[in-house]
Amino acid sequence: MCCLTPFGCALLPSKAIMQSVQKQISDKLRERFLSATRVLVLTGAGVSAESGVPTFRGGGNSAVWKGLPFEVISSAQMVERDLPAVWEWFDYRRDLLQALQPNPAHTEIAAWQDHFPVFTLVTQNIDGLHQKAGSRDVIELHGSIWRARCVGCHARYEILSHGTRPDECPGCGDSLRPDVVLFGEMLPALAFEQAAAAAANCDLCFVIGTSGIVYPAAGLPAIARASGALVCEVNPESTTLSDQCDEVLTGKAGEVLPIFTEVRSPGAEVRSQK
Ligand code: BJW
Repeated sequence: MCCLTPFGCALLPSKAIMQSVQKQISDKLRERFLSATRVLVLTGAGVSAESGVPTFRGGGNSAVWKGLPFEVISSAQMVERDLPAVWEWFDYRRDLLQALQPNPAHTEIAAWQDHFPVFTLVTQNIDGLHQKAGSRDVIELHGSIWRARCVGCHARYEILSHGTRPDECPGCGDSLRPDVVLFGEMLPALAFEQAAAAAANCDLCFVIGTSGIVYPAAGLPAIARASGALVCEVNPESTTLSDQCDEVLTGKAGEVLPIFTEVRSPGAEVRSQK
């Protein structure tokens, strides 16, 4: 059995919700959004919640797989102790993911890439939905559920949506494991270096749909703020990062972010439900 947090669906926001979110956007944020040249976006599980991907820690609960808390099944120790169980957990989630689509939050973030002169998208998510929405050069801090990695020679292999997954490395014959960063493992050094450099060099930073509990990703907004960036959180709930943010937009990412369509191109129709 899998007990995960409930998830919503990728509906367009209602007019009433859009109006209430619009009121939250301060003049300062609007001006910075219009003048910013170097923008960093950090996303977490919440950005995919409206696509139907369960978060890890939503609603006071924590994800559990066959009685094991996800901190246990998604850990370096578990790969050593029971790699088939780890694969079972990731195969199950990949099966669910292949039918899911990006939501309006992913779509708006993808549009920002062509709007700002320098744009960096850093995600903790392993689901590939940013790329599916059209985002390019996404920095994946915690790896990807769509790749396997050899425990011996470290070669990486793409896992196709409907393809089969080999258990052994076609190159050296050693075991393959999911190419994701589990608890107690190091993040890919280059990915984190690039993310930290972008944080230290941005003038606007959005922190979207993350509880801000897991480090070192959760340290990026502080790096951005220390460098003079305006930091804006988008989350329906208050988080451990909220106090470090200059602006907090309270709401679901798929409802809040489409408001920025109108900010970046005045007169553009912001799609909403009647
Ligand atoms: C919405 C929404 C909607 C809902 N719209 N929002 C410093 C202090 C203490 C500990 C450490 C530290 N530095 C490092 C550590 C250890 C550890 C750590 O951080 N532990 C903490 C739990 C305390 N970090 C690590 O182990 C990292 N490695 C490391 O630091 O290496 C060096 C080292 C090595 C050895 C020892 C010590 C250091 C690796 C971390 C890897 C994390 N991996 C996971 C699992 C990936 C694989 C898998 O998927 O199974 O990554 S854990 C899990 O948490 C996953 C996520 O990427 C990550 C972050 O979660 P996220 O995205 O924030 O999701 P949630 O569920 O927590 O929050 C969702 C949010 O969305 C909520 O706020 C909702 O309100 C919101 N939301 N609907 C917008 N519609």
